[in-house]
Amino acid sequence: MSIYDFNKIIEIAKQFDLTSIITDAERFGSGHINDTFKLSTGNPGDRSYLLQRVNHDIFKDIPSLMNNIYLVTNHLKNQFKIKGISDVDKYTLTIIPTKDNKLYHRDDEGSCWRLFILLSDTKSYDIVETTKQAYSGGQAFGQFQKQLADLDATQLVEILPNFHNIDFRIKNLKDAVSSNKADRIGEIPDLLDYVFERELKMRRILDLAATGDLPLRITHNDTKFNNVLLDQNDNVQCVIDLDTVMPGYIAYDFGDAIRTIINSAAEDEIDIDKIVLNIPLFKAYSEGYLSEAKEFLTDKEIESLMYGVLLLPYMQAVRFLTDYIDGDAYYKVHYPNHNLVRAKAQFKLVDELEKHEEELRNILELSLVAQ
Ligand code: GN1
Ligand code: MG
Repeated sequence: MSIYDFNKIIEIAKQFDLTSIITDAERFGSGHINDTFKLSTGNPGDRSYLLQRVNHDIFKDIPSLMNNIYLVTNHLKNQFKIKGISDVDKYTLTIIPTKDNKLYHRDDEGSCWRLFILLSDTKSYDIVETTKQAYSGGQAFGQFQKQLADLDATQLVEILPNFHNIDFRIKNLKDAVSSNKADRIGEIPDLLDYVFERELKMRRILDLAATGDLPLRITHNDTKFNNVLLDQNDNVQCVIDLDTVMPGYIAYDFGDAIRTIINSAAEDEIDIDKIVLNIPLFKAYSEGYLSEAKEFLTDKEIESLMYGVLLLPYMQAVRFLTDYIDGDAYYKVHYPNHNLVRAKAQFKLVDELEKHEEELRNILELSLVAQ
């Protein structure tokens, strides 16, 4: 269990308000930020749980983060109840509190741990395979935004300020280049040129926002496709990873989902020739998303969706590149130049998206009238 001792995990599990006895723990999932474990009792019929150590180098205000998740999941559960759905825990995350009724446990070393019910019989995909999966993913995030539309956004703390603000991300990149902490900038002048050539174009969402044309809504902000759980028939079941739910522009959620759906290869593919667009999946996600979101989106928001599609892979590349230059301080890496490989893969995706921009815009327009 790498840096974690199995007994420590079992001890932490005991801090939570569970009637069953946890005997098994294993590493789980592919997230880049938190550490996740699956806990079970060893009895096949029993429920399993997800234990997570929240990365407090990145998330500085864990009480507010957990309170956000509590507010959001409660709101979603109420929305499902209004629809007449009784087993609401199947469709949202459920926090298991600690024995002293807190939303998380702080251990002796200052790490914070939280526990969720693990949703059994669900599937998540790092790479989307079928249009059915893509359509369901679109429905899931469209429904998620719709259901949160009447939650008072002022109750939520902005957990990572400027998270999707491209000006902030470019400034971080420039700062990283100036500090050159890990002595790595010799290798990347072409990539920096690529970023700066596109800087103005990638500000289009900020420009629309500055004129007051884009409403701030409660958005997910980490809409990687593997943050949707589908059921065994690939229908929507649950949106997960709620750490970054906060006010944002809907184009960011749309663009980040497309970033992971339209790419025929992995986010960190080394052979960039394998990175091509899977356009039928784009169409399917757009149709699923708009089937839910059409009723609340403004015309300007619809215009902004395509800007998000280009921006999110670009911004992700800027973030990976910044972390590479900084010496891999933020994302977990599995080999020395992993962040550079990730950045190059995302830049290749931007190339492909730019080549097909008109085609994708037309598909979006047709998806809108198809609803
Ligand atoms: C991080 O940890 P994970 O995989 O849920 C990151 C996202 C990135 C993503 C790239 C808080 O998400 O913003 O899009 O990696 N989360 C944070 O794979 O920075
Ligand atoms: Mg995440």
